[in-house]
Amino acid sequence: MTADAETEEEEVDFSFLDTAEPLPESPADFSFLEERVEPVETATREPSPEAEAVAPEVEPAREEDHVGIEPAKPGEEDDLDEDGADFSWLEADLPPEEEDERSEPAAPVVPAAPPRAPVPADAGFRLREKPVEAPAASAPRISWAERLRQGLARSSSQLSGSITALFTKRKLDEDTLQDFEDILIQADLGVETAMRITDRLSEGRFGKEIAGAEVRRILAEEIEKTLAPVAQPLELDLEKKPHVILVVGVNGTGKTTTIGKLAAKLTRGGLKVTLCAGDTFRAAAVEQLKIWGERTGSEVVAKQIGADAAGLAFEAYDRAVENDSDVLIIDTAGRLQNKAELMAELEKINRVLAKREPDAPHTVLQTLDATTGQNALNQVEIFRNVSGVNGLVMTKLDGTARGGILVAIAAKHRLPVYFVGVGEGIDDLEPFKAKDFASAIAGTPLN
Ligand SMILES: Nc1nc2c(ncn2[C@@H]2O[C@H](COP(=O)(O)OP(=O)(O)O)[C@@H](O)[C@H]2O)c(=O)[nH]1
Ligand SMILES: [Mg+2]
Repeated sequence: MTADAETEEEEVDFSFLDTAEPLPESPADFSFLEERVEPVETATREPSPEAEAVAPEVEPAREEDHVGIEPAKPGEEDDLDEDGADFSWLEADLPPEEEDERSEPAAPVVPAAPPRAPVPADAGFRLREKPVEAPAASAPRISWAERLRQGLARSSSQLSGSITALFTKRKLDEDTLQDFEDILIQADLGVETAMRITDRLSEGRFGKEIAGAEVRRILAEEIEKTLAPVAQPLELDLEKKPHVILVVGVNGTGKTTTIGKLAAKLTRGGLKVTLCAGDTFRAAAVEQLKIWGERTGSEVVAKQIGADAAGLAFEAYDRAVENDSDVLIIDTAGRLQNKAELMAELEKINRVLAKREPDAPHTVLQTLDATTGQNALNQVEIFRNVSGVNGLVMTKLDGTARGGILVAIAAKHRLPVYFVGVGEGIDDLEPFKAKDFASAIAGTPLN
């Protein structure tokens, strides 16, 4: 957290919702936390082989994009919050920005149904009612473990360097263990895990020299122990059809992209998917989801900008029942400007869905950006309380990731981690594997 982090009335520090500032000590680029807009016109409506391979282009953030859809009209100043952001759209439907599609209510995009195929064993999700025999696994294009390793290279080489410096020609004593614990905490692994690792290290080795490679091996083992219980496949209960997945998370953490990749996985597994463009804050977000809908052969339920997200989720549920979808995935807004509005919106979506199906949303998936470090821990705390998050996806592990925080999150929250994002493309969503992740962080060889 930043040194001047404000403390809200709650114990939890919400300040990350109000700021897009990078952590002062972090070399990572945090600009993705700002609102991004992709030009609506560039959206290609025809699925093409190229479109399969790349994610929608996103323009750099612009300052004016932070403050809602349109400048406040005269007489509407009361709707501005203290930061000047216009939230009046939450109260009333704004006039459509553009005449074309946005003037139509809930216009679904209906592409051809994809062919049904069995769910592969390595898909990262499975059907509870009828587990399907796995076909021969298709050869992975690029090893995700390699991409993960590259992404985590900076953290892991820092950690490795510290371990070598600390343990070379030195007998294990209290000071060494204390220094090692500090190193592990700096690597975002969390105090609990750091203590467990140092305890394990000291067992039977006190007063002896210990090689760096041995330290790394123990580190990898202990990280794996923490992560193994949370590395679970996403279980879909098709008794409750459609299985509703609500996707939440801070803006820019990869919600929409993850929804697209997940829809691709599910449709390839033979499931019918409907998408709901619940981020009604920006035209670009709706367009982005529609493109993923076309790529994956999934119907997209969308409305005009500024429409009530909960109302839209309600309609999308009915539509998914009507079109006999197995899964409904609902996108949401994750903007940073006003936590109260955002949280109220998420709560309302849950409330409204429960009117149709008491257990909906069955899965509340939170996306976490692997480059944000400690902030991610706070984000889980908050979204878990508000929207009942019961599963995680960590994105951007292909970048300069600070993945250690996932260990702290696993130790504290014990929420399943279903997938990790290792790129922007349609195939860049991988089932989370504790062993690969642990060895990438600890810098031990893959076997
Ligand atoms: N490198 C990389 N980029 C990602 C990944 N997931 C999402 N992104 C990019 O992160 C940006 C924000 O993603 P988006 O899905 O729009 O986030 P949202 O605001 O939470 O919906 C986009 O430029 C995505 O292409 C990932 O796993 N790896
Ligand atoms: Mg989005």
